[in-house]
Amino acid sequence: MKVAVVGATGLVGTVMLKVLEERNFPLTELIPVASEKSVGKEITFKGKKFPIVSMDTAISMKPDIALFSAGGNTSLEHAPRFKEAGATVIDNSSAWRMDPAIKLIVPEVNAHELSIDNKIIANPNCSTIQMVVVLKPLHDKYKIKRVVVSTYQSVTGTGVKAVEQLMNERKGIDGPKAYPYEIDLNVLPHIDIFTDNGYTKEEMKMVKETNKIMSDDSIKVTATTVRIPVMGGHSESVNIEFENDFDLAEVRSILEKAPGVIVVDDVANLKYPMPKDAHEKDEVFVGRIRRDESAPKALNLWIVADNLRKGAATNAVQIAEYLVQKELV
Ligand code: 11C
Repeated sequence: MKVAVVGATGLVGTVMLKVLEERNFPLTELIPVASEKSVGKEITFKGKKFPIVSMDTAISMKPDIALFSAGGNTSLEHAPRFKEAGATVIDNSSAWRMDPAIKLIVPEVNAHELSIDNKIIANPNCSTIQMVVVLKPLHDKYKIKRVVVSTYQSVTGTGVKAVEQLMNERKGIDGPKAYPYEIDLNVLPHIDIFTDNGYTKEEMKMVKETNKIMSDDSIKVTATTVRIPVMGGHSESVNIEFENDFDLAEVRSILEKAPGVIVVDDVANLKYPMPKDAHEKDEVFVGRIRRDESAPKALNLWIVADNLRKGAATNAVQIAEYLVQKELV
């Protein structure tokens, strides 16, 4: 497999390279792609050096798979060019996600939807990915009617500039701002831009992407997405109302067996998921599993995952692994 990583020097691109290496992806040639100012520099992968190339050079090298994490506009412009050159594109931006002709994939949930004809495949938003990995096995068993989610999202979701803003503020240094307000010692109920209905785009992504990935528009979702001064992962408080009643021990057992999920739920010993522990892990961590005592057939959960890993790079690499395994590339 010839694999191009488009946006190889960005936060997600760097993690994509790490994940490809760690998971020993069957790769014969790596094609790192970045903006003109990085072309000619080298990146090291499995002890070997690879030159960073331009978009045009990468296309002329005819990769089998292109992992894109370079923003929506770059993806809209260049993903079809890679496709024309014979590549299957797995795109981490929001550009293609809601296009009815494009599959939006979380392998644990809906990899089976993929076929040889899917040449541009969308990777969902990080906060959606970690939620649906947990929702899916519960939906299969009890049928979800409604989800109320509030997120606590890492600054790494915004990018390098936000990480720098947090670190500068912590050191008392002035510098470029990624947010309209201070982020250190603060909480911003605002992720991405506001839309006409008073929600943010991030909140609406959680609604629409969940319905698409779960192939079920009957699931009602409402979200409040919040940025907190944390690195390492996104956390989510999730309230789920089911059609059918459940047994708490059975919920725990379903989640313990669910692919990609690790249950950390032992409050007697103060064990619950935290971004510090999820950092650099590929799994989704779930804890604080308890009945919502204010409503029948309702459950409360706390879900944490590394947003750059399962929320972005790992999910994209897992899609690529599935394509290779099923000979779809
Ligand atoms: C954040 N979820 O934490 C965003 C980052 O649609 O892929 C990813 C945005 C996206 O700010």
